[in-house]
Amino acid sequence: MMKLIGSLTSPFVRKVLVMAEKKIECELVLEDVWASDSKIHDYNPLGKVPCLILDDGEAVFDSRVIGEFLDTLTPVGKLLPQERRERTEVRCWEALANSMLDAAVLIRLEGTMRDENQRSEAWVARQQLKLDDGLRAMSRGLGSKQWCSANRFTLADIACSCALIWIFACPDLNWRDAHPTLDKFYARLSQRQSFLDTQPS
Ligand SMILES: N[C@@H](CCC(=O)N[C@@H](CS)C(=O)NCC(=O)O)C(=O)O
Repeated sequence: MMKLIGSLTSPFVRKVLVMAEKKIECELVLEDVWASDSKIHDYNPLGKVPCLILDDGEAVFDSRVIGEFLDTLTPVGKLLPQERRERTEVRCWEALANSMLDAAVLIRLEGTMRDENQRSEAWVARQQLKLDDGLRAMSRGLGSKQWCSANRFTLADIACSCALIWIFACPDLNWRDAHPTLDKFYARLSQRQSFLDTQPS
């Protein structure tokens, strides 16, 4: 059986776990990538999760490639449209969500992993701008629609809601109040069984 190396707190891993909606059998192997004895480098040279280990031992990363692989494995619950323009639109939403998460994670790590005298306000402000602009773009793109793209539930909705859940949970940051459209969107999506099943404890 395939194995997914990951952690329950990673929003990138959650994207893949929510794809359980496709009813694919895969064993979750928990790994703390921040631990000094982490084995993640044996599988992924980037030292990051998620990393999918195929039946023949091949390692697949990152979450975007894993998503593509899993979606083409079975036609059940297709998450990526076939048509080129629609598919590109979904992928673009996913790129937006992933990069906003990267910016949010960098802001968070600046506060938690670096000593006060090592922190750079200019660097944090640069990431903050990506996040603010990204949230505005997401909010505008979603408008009053039910789904991000293609008029149905796709990988775009999974990527955006996993990102928003993580970003809005960051303490001391008031992103949530400024974006009621996004707040409602992710609150609705987080009621889906696949999201309830993958809540970090
Ligand atoms: N672009 C990657 C991002 C994955 C990522 O940043 N994962 C974090 C956990 S949330 C990680 O493993 N970080 C460890 C590190 O940066 O050394 C993806 O989409 O899978």
